[in-house]
Amino acid sequence: AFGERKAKAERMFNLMDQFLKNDPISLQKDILYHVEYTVGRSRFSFDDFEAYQALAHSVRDRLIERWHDTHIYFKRTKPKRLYFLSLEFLMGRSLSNSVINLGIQDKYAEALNQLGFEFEVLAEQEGDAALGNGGLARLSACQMDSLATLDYPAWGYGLRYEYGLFRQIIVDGFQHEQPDYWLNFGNPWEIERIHVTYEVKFYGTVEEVDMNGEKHKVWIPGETVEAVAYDNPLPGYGTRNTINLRLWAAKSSNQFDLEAYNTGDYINSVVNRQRAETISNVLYPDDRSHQGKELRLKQQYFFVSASLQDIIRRFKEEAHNNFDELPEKVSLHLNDTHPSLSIAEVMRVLVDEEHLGWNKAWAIVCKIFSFTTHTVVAEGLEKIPADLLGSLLPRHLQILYEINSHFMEDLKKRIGLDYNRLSRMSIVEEGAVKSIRMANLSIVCSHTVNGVSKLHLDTLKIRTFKDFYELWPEKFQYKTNGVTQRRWIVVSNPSLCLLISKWLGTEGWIRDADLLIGLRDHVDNADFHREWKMVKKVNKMRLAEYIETMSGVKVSLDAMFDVQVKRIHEYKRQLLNIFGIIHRYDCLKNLDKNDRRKVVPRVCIIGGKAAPGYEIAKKIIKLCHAVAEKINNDTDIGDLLKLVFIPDYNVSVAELVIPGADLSQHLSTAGHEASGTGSMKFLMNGCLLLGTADGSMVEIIEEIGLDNLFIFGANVQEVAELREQGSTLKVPLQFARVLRMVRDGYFGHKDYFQSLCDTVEVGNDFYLLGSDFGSYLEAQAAADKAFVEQEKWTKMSILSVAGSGRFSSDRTIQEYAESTWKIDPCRCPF
Ligand code: GPV
Repeated sequence: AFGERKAKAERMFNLMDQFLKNDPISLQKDILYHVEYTVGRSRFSFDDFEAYQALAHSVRDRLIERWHDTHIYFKRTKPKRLYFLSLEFLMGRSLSNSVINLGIQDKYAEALNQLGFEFEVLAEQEGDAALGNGGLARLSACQMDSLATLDYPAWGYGLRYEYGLFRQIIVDGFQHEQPDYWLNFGNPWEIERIHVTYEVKFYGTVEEVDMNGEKHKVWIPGETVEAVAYDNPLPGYGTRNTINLRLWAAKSSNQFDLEAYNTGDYINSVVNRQRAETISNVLYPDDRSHQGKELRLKQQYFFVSASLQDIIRRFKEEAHNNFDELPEKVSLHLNDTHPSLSIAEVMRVLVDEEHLGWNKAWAIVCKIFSFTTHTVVAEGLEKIPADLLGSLLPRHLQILYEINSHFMEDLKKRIGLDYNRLSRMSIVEEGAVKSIRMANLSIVCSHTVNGVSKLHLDTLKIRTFKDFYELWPEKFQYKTNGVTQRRWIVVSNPSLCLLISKWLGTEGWIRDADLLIGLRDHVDNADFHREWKMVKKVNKMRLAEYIETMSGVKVSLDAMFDVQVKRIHEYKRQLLNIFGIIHRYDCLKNLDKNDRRKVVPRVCIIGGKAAPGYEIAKKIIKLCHAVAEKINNDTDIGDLLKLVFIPDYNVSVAELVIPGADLSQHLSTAGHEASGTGSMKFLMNGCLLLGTADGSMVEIIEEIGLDNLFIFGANVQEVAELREQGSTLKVPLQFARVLRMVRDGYFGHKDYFQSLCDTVEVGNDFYLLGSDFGSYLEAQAAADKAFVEQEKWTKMSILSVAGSGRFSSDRTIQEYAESTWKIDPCRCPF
């Protein structure tokens, strides 16, 4: 029998061997196969988009193969697994990233060339997967890439929004939002799992029933929706490991139907079906403020319930229902508070369904959750009105109250009857609207609470979570954010990638970013400088072309490309940037011909989306356009100053903009940016940073030295002192003058801009634009000066990349794995 099995296995391997070879001829065959049979076009006649689709499907095949191998290996070895729970993943495009991580980029390029296509051109056909808002969501994507590359047995869980983040279009300088129909042309990167479905329940009542003489709470739900899994394989670099990002979509369930059909109203019941499917329809576009919306809460629970059913099913299969083993097998990570209903859900499953008893369940829960917070200010923390939660999830509300009453009892024993402190720390906020504080819940129930930079943790300790820190100092840690060099150098900046590998003599830095430090050895080499400048030039050309197509503005490659791209927020102070530009314009106008010759020409580039309901942010966008119109049409100024707004900033636009920047701006008022990750992407691309000592910038300064960037503005302590001064605060004359110009209608739209101006008027200027303006201008002047000394600038640029190794998400993930999640690599051997 053994011989027979062996022969069979060999036959199968021989057969397998015929598939998925990676030589150019095999790749061509596969691509043409998919043109004909998947896309359904003749292999003799197809366009670029169809070629992209076929290409993507051939890559997908290779991903699926590795995905299978990885998961069979995980199943066999049963390591402790990390489940990364996040409501947002900003993946961007997948094609280039996948073939690079699979290590077959060159083979594909060759294969396509012979077919008469160019890889880069086809890659442009792909739309972005924008299932998230900003930094938090892109961080999840970078971290998934690192988890795969470092061979960790991890799963990502999220929602498959039918509409991702809105598309930003600009009409007359105003932002308009359009839906992002990203799935309209199909999505080759996902695998629909029609058989992996779970029922998710909502509403209803809780009843107490007797079971074998014990009283048990039973939730009788009122509505059932089905969750269907869509798997997105994510390949690691330099490994066969390919992990899974499982996204849930809502489908109406049969149960839902039965009830409706029985009422006899066939048409309406079919129409009602659709209602259920709206749960996963659309991503909420407000970054950092989701308050009290039922649909949002439904999304959160839908996601939590489906993910946990999946996780617990897998655990039971492997651990034979022994829940004592849960903490050794499962680590659940809460990416911000958005998935924190998981805590109540795990308690409900363990207590109501598995009948473990409250204390035992609680002991388990306290060992499996970890939590990362991405915010600084307490006002930004998520709260859910108790009424809303109670009607949608009646049993969960009871559980949350019970968790809180146990916590309050314990707390009284530890701190006594300090009622103010007790009420601050309570998970339940009593007040006009009784609500559940999701951050307090997450802190109480997690074994580790992580900040995203050193400064962020310091702020959490002394301000936001002071009470909790004093109670459990050992719970609080920080893991400075990082970004993946695979996406942010290898994919987005191929010429820099080649140059780095050439001078380091290795591609090892793609897996080990610390090796970048080796660039310091060549920092004075003239040949290296020359090649370095060439690379920047090539990237600036690419960006200049893009700017011209998008906005019609022709920009000079000799100018300094000065970029600020990120979500529009008052605290990020895009307004400070615009005021700086107005000031620069004003100065230029007052210079004579001779002096103008000494001025460093600038192309100022701003991009970012405003939340649709955020009026002030939208006014900032309009002001940017109004100022741009004035400056760009002033022939007297010409190439000395240009201002362009790049519409619809997203991951793929970032891949183009960041490598082309000379200088990038990170202007948040100190103490407001938890970390900031854009700065790290610019750093890796050899752009110099100009910014405040906020978030992770403090650690960037430590790493590359104050001499190599331009830091300005009040630090965290000074910000506190300045705010005390209120209306007696000193503001430079230049600031008052710029403000006056806007108020007086120098850029038109006089009435419209008044309320924007009010936000920075003395006494009202919460983000301290006025008091930081002077030192901001000085930092800008220092940047101008450095740019003229080409050699010095190039050196600073090289040292920026050389010092960026610490800001790889590989480092972040390794820290999490070792000290928070306690998971080990599990590398698929075949
Ligand atoms: I809270 N962040 C975000 O993008 N959206 C949010 O809703 C919240 C935070 C960001 C922070 O603002 C950044 O400082 C940080 O770098 C990023 O999360 C990742 O941690």
